[in-house]
Amino acid sequence: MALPVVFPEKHHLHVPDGEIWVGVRIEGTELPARGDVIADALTRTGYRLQPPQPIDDSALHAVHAPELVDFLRTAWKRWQQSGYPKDPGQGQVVPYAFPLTAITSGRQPRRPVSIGALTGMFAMDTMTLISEGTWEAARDAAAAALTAAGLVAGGERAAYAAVRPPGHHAGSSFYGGACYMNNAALAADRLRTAGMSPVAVIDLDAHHGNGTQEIFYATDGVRYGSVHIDPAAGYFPHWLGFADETGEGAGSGANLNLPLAPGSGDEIWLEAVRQLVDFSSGSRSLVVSLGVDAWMTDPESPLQVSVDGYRTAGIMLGKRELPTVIVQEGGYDLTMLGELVVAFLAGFQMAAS
Ligand code: SP5
Ligand code: ZN
Repeated sequence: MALPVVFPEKHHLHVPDGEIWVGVRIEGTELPARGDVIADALTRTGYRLQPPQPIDDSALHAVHAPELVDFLRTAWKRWQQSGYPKDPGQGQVVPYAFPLTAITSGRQPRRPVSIGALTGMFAMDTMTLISEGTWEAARDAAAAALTAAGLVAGGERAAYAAVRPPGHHAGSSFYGGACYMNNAALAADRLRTAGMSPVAVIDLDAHHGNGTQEIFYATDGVRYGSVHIDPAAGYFPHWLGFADETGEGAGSGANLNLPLAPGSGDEIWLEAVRQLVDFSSGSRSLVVSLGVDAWMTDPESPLQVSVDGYRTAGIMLGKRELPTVIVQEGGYDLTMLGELVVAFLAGFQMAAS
């Protein structure tokens, strides 16, 4: 099986100058080199990369509020026109105040005039900076995921969107966790509207995909299952990813979280993947949120999954023989990123062919 790979070259326009973590600027790990490393590894392995088909912003409204899309599209420019780049000397969009529901006694907060305050209405953290090219890159990543989903809706057995920035922390009306637009959710929605529901989104990223969960939490056409580092052990996204989040309303029972203790390795992780494969049974198509940050020495997660672990996960998901869109999420060890992705895809293709 020749696996189509969609690669958004504009990813390199997203160059956040570090991230603000606990109030301190640190280097950050969601770097442009990630995209290049993955593209190089794929090319060397013999995959052919194709560009995304352009999209209108309205395509993003399938899973995102127009207010969020408008904010992200205009935020950098509005920030430049504000005084912040000069005084206090911040050139990137970063929130400083957040309208917690408790502040307004649960009432909808009104829209502030200041772009600094407005940012707090959409950002879930301070780590996810918006620089000059962020929007163009995020939009191209979304377009790549939609293109891959379009290929699968059109009859391809599977397609891989080799994107950055990642997407699974971004929800219907918020961004964060290095994510802006939810690429995997857009792909799942595309499959659903193509008549391929129920769609199962299986999230292998080391972190819980709180955005994807939120988008489909009360929806019956898309179920969401994730294995990730236990938020109760102190990990991002901290407030979501617990086992008792099982969906609500029409989505009752259609959400499965499998949080793992720090240090969990292949045996425990693959048993969780097996449960996710079971959870996907009865669905007619699949979206894999392929984060490879569960890798042993990834700087963002204490899980201990090996290259073989990712290959085996690829085999397990490939065996489902469902139309499948694979979407890149995290993975931050630049020396291993390419190998991990290639191992998963090799396992997937071996089982699927
Ligand atoms: C898509 C994805 O994998 N997003 C990951 C976001 C998790 N970021 C948590 C960051 C916490 C601060 N990182 C400092 C690393 C010190 N080892
Ligand atoms: Zn992650």
